[in-house]
Amino acid sequence: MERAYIGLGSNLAEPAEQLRQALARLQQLPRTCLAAVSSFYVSDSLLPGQPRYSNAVAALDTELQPLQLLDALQAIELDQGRERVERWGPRTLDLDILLFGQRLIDEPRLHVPHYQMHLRAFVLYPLAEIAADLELPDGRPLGELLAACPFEGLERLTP
Ligand code: A4P
Ligand code: MG
Repeated sequence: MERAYIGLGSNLAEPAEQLRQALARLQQLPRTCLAAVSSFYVSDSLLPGQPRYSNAVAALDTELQPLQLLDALQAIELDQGRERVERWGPRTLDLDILLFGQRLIDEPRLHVPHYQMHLRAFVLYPLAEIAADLELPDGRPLGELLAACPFEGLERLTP
């Protein structure tokens, strides 16, 4: 059993509802327990001209292997109407594996830790809500990354 952290994001078709639906699906994954969910946060897109995003982070305790988990997450994205029209385009649902235990994964389909997670307020602040004492595989404490990443621009929604 390993603890994985999943970043959820949506900026189309009622984003908060997309996140709720996705969480219901995560709860039903085989050999997996949805252990914790952060609040939802709203922020501007990193790319100009796109609708604002809703984001959250979930903790999963899973016996799935990383690529099995990726397959399951991509199936959920597709079921919720994700169309990969352009890279970084607006999306009904994006599910990213942020961390998988303390593993470093470098495969064509899967890079873990998720690139740039350490720079993104919409990842770090929700993650800190459910895993304040976390250390990244390179040994950096989450608190150190947070200290370098302003909360500015992020809006936490009360549950
Ligand atoms: N892939 C590799 N590593 C992973 C991983 N750790 N988790 C591969 C999930 N997938 C991973 O992903 C492309 C391929 O990455 C997958 O086929 C998988 O094999 P994608 O989801 O189809 O493409 P994408 O979402 O366009 O790219 P990516 O890299 O996920 O986008 P980003 O960097 O996450 O940017 N602003 C705010 N405020 N909030 C956001 O959530 N998100 C983006 C998307 C831009 N701006 C944002 C937000
Ligand atoms: Mg993605």
